[in-house]
Formats: sequence, C-alpha cells, structure tokens
Amino acid sequence: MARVYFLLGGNLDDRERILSEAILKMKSEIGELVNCSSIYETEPWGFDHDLNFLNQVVVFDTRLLAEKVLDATQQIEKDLGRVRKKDQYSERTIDIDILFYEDQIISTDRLVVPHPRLQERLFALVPMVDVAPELIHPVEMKSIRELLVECPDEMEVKKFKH
Ligand code: PH2
Ligand code: MG
Ligand code: MG
Repeated sequence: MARVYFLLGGNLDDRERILSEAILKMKSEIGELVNCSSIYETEPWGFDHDLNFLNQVVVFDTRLLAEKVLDATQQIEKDLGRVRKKDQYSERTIDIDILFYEDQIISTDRLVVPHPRLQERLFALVPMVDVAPELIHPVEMKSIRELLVECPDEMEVKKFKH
C-alpha cells in the first residue's frame, strides 16, 4: 500500500459539491480515504480571476503505482468537467494534484512528485498542516510545519468548512 496526499482545488460551478464528487470517485478508482483537511477558500494564485477557489487536502492509501494514480486523477478531472487551456493557469471545476506519494521522489515527463511548487503556496501548505504537520518533505528535508513558517506567500487562505 502507498499513502498519497492530494490537493483538490476548483473555482467554477458548485465548488463544494464538486470536491465531494471528486472524493467519491477517488474512493472507487484509487483506494481508501484515510483523512481530509478542512476546506479553505483561497484567492487565485498566479493568475487573476474573479472567483475564489476552494482547496482541500485528502489522503488515500492505494495499491496503484504513481503513474496509475495520475491516470485516474486525470480521468476524474475530465469526468467533472475540467477543460484545460494551454500552458497557463486558469479557472477550472477541479484540479487534483499529487503532493506526495509515500516519500518517493519522482520526475518524469508526466509527473513530478513531491509537487514542485507546494512550498511556495499557502493554499496547499495550510490544508497539509491539518493532516500531516510533521511529514518530512523528502527533497526539502523539512517538515510541512517548517515549510509553512518559511513560506513567503501572502495570498489569503480562509477556513470555509471544518
Ligand atoms: N491552482 C493552480 C494555480 N492557482 N490558486 C488557488 N487559490 N488554488 C489552486 O488550487 C490553484 C491556484 C494551479 O493548479
Ligand atoms: Mg494544480
Ligand atoms: Mg494539476
């Protein structure tokens, strides 16, 4: 079994319903849900848009290899109406990112794990602290809590639901 930490995020349509639909589909396609963070309302990071995001971290145990987890999350994003624009951040119904896959360091054309921008983003670090404050980032060799303290990001991250 592998423990996987995911960041869910979306800013279009019924954001809360889409988060729960994503989790339902992940339970059937990926494995056993182990833990969820609170849901946070967050300002769009890296691009301008009128609609704020909801972000949440969810933790699963899976028998799938990392590339197969990616296949599953990409299919779920499509099923939930994600339309990708080329090469830029944009509004979306749902984005499902792999933050950590066990303590593996993965770098392929399709997948980089741990997520390479996790430590720059409060919208990912704040919900990660809910579920795994002491987890050691295998590249940075610091805990999630330490990464949060050191994070220079100033975008707003507000608790939306416990
Ligand atoms: N995801 C991005 C870019 N910007 N901003 C917020 N608040 N939440 C996100 O999930 C997010 C983002 C790229 O995937
Ligand atoms: Mg993302
Ligand atoms: Mg993504």
